[in-house]
Amino acid sequence: MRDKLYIDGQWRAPAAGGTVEVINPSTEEVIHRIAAAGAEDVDLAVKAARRAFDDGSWSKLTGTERAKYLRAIAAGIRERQAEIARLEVVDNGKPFPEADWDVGDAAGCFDFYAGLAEELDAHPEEAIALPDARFTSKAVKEPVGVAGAIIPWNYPLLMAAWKVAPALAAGCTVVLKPAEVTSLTALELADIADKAGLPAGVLNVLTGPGSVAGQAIIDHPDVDKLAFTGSTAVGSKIMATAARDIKRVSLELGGKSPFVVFEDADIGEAVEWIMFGIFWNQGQVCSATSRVLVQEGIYERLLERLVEETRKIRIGDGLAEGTLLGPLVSKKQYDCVQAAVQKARTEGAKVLTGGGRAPGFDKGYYFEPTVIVDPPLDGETWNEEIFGPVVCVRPFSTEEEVVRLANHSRFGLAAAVMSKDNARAERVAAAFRAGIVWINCSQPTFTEAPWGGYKQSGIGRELGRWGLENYLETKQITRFASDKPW
Ligand code: TXE
Repeated sequence: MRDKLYIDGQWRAPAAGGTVEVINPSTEEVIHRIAAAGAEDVDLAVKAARRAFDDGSWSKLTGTERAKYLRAIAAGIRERQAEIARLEVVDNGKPFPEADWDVGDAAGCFDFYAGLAEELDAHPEEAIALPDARFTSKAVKEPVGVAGAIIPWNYPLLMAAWKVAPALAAGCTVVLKPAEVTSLTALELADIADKAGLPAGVLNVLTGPGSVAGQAIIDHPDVDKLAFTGSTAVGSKIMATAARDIKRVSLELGGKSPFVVFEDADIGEAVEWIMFGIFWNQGQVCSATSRVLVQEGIYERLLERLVEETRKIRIGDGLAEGTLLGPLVSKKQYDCVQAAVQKARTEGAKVLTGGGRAPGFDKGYYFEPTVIVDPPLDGETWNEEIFGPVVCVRPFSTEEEVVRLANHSRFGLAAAVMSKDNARAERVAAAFRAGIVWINCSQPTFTEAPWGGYKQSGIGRELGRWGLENYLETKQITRFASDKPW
């Protein structure tokens, strides 16, 4: 199954027969080979999804009927939670407890959207008040059609769930392409959906390189909607391609999220949230707290504590007991992070701890947790996403200054503020130009709450009822209801 594509309810070899190596980032060993889908395979999958949508076998089911399948998928994930989490660890590198949490959350996402599918039945239409009594009007929601979902490697199964669950709940059919470096759990999802009895063609999973399989999905004229999480560069390309056919697009892209600490915050708590925000998942998190701004009065003390705690982090294989930081996902990502730290040095920033290969690891893409201070405000280090366990810290003096510094970014995904002064925290939260704002914490993510960015961090919102809207069209039906002539 792992070297096959899941198309139209069947496991098939790719038409051109290519494969991609799956490497365990902890050992650098090849552990599997996945299929490399080409344009021909994508075409088959899109045709299957089109048929399953157009014949109504999925799109015309009631929300309550679709919810049964979604709940069966959730149960299927939970039944194999530990096994799937282990697979995620050897594919992605993350520590097992994090993977286990992700997999449980993915199951929760299917359950949550099952509930929203049922709600679609409870509120099938909305009456519209018109100023002309001769007419009545209502708005109804309908599924968009065939959704192409392209996902990244940082939360492989969870990102699949964030797209597949709302799409299926809405009545769309799906062609899913996981990232080529972490495709294993998406294939398990296909297997679980198949065993849950999902009709053929409703979910198709194609593995392979983005430049071929991904590109063929975004190019395909029969795909109605594209949902993407990944780099801003590819997001921009997707939007440009989608413009040709006016495909619906939702994009969740990069970030360089500020974390603001005022003098009245508890230093110990602030350090814990900063570390959680930048070292969880090896810092490969779109909303990572990568730009930390600390008020002058506590700057030195906070830095000292941050460095001390950072040096205590236990690095190791994700399956080893007690590991808090695993390897980066791939050699490519390791080289990117190393190059970014090198750039920081040439820009004149100071590396207080970390900055290179984790000591004691000859194999694996292990990068030390790194604290950098005083990167120049206009440099790459302060402004571009590093996507690794690297935090940049700068001091600030006033509230007005820190709001300006925090918002000075082409990104606007997340932002956080810590202060015991509630009025000030609320003021700063309101002033942030970001789609996700945390007060006195960083990173907690709830399936119920909207997720997405301002500016170049993306378009649209995932999760919650906003996530369902991505996969729905709104139709007005207006009736001439008068016996008087028009
Ligand atoms: O991402 P890509 P990469 C950021 C992060 C990271 C950088 C590069 O800064 O360092 O992006 O990572 C598919 N048509 N994020 O190169 O290439 C690809 O196969 C269609 C932030 O791995 O954007 C994969 O499935 N699809 C981010 C997906 O796009 C294409 C998470 C993402 O890969 C394609 C990941 C094409 N032409 C990286 N080219 C976040 N927002 O969480 C690639 N893909």
